[in-house]
Amino acid sequence: MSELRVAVIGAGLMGADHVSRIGQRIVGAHVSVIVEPDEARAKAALANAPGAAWYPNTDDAIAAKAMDAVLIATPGQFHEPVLLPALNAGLPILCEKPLTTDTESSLRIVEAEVACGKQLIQVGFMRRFDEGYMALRDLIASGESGELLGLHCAHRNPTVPDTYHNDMLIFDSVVHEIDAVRFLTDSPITSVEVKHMKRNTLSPEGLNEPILVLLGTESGLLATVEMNVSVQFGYQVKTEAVFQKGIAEIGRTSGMTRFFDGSISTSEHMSFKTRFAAAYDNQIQRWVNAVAIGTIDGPSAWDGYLAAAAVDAGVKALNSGANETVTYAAKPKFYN
Ligand code: ISE
Repeated sequence: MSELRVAVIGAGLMGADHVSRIGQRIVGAHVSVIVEPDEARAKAALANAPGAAWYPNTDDAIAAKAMDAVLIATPGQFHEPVLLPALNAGLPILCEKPLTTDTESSLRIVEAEVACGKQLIQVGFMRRFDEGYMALRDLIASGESGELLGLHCAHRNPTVPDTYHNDMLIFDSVVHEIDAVRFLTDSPITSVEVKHMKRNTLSPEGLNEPILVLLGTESGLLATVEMNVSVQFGYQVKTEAVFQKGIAEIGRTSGMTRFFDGSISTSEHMSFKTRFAAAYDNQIQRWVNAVAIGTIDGPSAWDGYLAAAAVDAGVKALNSGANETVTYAAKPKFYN
């Protein structure tokens, strides 16, 4: 069977990482097109995608029909203008998280996909492909430790780029926990509240963080999320699950521990690119395999919409200080 020709849209940090991943580790696919308006970025990515064509915009790339599938890696606010033409062209899509940055546009995408009559979109919530998250989900479902009572999540970035603004704490960062909590518990998020910790004076101007986000689920449990994007020392994503009969923890660094010169130290990741490298590989390989048989294998556009609805409540909560209720549209039968 011939290899899947993938168009990678956006060759920034994540797009460039996916281009090398597909070139080096993914079986059954190659990058045939890179869409990137910035020539220097495009050239850097093309160096890892022999034979790929460069287009500065998506419409021309789609018109050239030089791809069988699309991987969208532009920032979230630019997803909709790529998703709609790709859907119209009937192309399978892996869309980096978030599906879009607000509920209305996510619903428009869901409606467009339903109109296509085929599930073409998989959303890049890569934590669902991380070994720790998968093991914790299995443990929760097994009931071995008794009922799950709550989750404590820590999501820490050393720093963030200049383009990062305050609402992104929720729609770009906490959106991972919003999806992961539903993935782990199989229960929708029904409320979001945000408390502010003491502001880190090392946070960029305009960011008021770290924050503590409280996610309530329909099943009645509470997840706390420390969202911290200026922690300086490293990239850390951990979850502790509190059960009736014990505790489970995932995400502790697996780096070497060194006992030296009167101190003990273990190295930590500095970026999501290494922390979740295996999860990204797993996610993209499973997507490529699924596309080959005309399906998806991971979170759907509907999952993307559910996350967007909770994000909307989260952004409101961030700015109001109140406990905000999440409301959802009725699920189209198409996604059952
Ligand atoms: C970034 O976009 C990601 O998706 C990372 O996983 C997350 O840690 C970071 O906060 C986001 O800005």
